[in-house]
Amino acid sequence: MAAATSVVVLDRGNNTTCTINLHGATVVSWRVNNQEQLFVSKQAVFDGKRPIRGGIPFIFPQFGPWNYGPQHGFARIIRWNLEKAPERLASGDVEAVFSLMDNDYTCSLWNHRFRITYRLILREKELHFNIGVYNPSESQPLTFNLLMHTYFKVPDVRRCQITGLYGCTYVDKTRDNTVFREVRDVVGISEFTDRVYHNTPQEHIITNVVSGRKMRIQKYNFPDTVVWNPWIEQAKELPDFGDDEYPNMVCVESGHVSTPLMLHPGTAFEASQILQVM
Ligand code: TA6
Repeated sequence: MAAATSVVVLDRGNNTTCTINLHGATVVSWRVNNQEQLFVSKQAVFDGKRPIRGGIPFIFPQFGPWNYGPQHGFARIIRWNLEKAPERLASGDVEAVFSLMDNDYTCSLWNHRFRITYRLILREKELHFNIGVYNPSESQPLTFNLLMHTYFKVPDVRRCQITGLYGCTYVDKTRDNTVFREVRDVVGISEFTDRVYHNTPQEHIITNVVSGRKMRIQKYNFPDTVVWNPWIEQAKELPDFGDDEYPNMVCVESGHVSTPLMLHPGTAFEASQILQVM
């Protein structure tokens, strides 16, 4: 029997909605005037156990392989709380707040207390993310990664260009984790791509997303940007990803992953991201 998974819908009117699955607080849909902006694989699994393949998985406390538990940590594969149900603000925007704290399962993997609040605000053509991580311990520091693993829906990834990476160093996970420096003003995707760019600017633009529009990413306190497309061979390796789906997605991920974050006892860390359809 699959775990009961519930979804929360933010509806701003004008066919502008955002749907969140409490499994991992995964944003599984963001529609702007009825145009879906996010990619979710046709083969995504919603069993309340495995991560959802697509949308915006919440990566915490680990990005990448982890000695203590599943790759990309546990936050995206456990049920979050709906802290504040969707509420329409005076501005007409719709807000909801999700939360996660340590429990027996998380402590069995990673023996640290933590509190996460995750506020989403749906504006006319923007989706705002405000994340707070709090270390309630009086004595132990909290050391973690944090990343929004956003899958953007695109008509053809080969026509997308990503700005804001020029001059940044990146770890190329397709080339034995060798470190390179980006020399291109705009980055295209024409092969298996898996890069962790360090200390990137606050803004990226992705061209040729849905309806040929541009997607603007603004990030605060997320110093790194991950760019990923599995391409042909890797796509075949993913059981919850169609072999023919790689042209229709690109992951451009705001994160703090190249070095771990370290929170002193009793302190909080805040990061935010704004996605805007231009
Ligand atoms: O964000 C890029 C990445 O770290 C890739 O290395 C690839 O593993 C991708 O995440 C998907 O990981 P997942 O565990 O969701 O299959």
